[in-house]
Amino acid sequence: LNKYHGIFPAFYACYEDNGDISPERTEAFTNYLIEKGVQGLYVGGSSGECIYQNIEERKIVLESVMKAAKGKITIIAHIAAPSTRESIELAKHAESLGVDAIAAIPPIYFVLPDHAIYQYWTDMIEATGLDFFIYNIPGTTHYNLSMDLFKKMIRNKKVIGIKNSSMPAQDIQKFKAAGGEDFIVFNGPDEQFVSGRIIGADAGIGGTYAAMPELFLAADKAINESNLKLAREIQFAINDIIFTVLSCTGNLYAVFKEILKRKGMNIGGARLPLAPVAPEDEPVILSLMDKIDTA
Ligand code: NAY
Repeated sequence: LNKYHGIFPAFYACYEDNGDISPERTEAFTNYLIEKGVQGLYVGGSSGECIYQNIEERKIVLESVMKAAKGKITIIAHIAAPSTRESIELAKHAESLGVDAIAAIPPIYFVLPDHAIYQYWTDMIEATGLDFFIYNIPGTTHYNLSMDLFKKMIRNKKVIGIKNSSMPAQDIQKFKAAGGEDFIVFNGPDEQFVSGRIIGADAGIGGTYAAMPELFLAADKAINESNLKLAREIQFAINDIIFTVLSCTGNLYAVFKEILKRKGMNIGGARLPLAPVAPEDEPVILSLMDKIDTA
């Protein structure tokens, strides 16, 4: 089995109570997830709130994760920053820490043409000797990876896989078919983890795994054992929780972090402009505590 299988929580940003990055909480949360049995971590992505952190803060996060995780589980560092220049700086820093691979979204804010995206990714790939994962997440970047650009990218042997967060599960089939058997595809949307795995995803990276790793590990196991009835039941339980969290006033990460805090794992809140937990979320949070523990 290669090192890119199983459950990779998209690692949450860990803050002090005053909102500063917390190296101690980052390390503690890494250890917590390792003890849960996850196969890897995806550090510094959307769930890591990379968009709201400066370059120095992002480096501290990765250093703290690596302190706890190096040599124990697989680490993929998301290193995309608004400019190519800062992305290269983060890529080199990630390499110096010994991560397994780097990953990047396409450029944000301006939706750039394919040739510019190709250059952006290629510049960061060429800056290190590390393997690279394309991160396709059209819901947030408003750019959906074209097959043309995908095929051009995978001519580079360092491009070993993709994390695909577009909603149609069939996109996973397309990337797997064009990439070949050894090309690694991570399922992105947690709501269709089981569908994604069945249609060809090798593994999953997700923003809700860190809050309920047991459920995703159990779903992954059920798929590996071809117990599709059980896998579907677990997916339904997961989706019930996700849909409930999405109905809150507080942002998804703020709500899951509040739940983690009440379970004894305090990693602070979410950074503004992500909405904090609101008083009206209280009954929902209480019901979720039960659901997550008994699901
Ligand atoms: C990352 O980079 O942190 C992720 O992999 C998170 C991907 C998530 N997408 C978004 C827009 O947050 O896991 C999903 C998402 O949280 C989940 O499907 C619930 O909607």
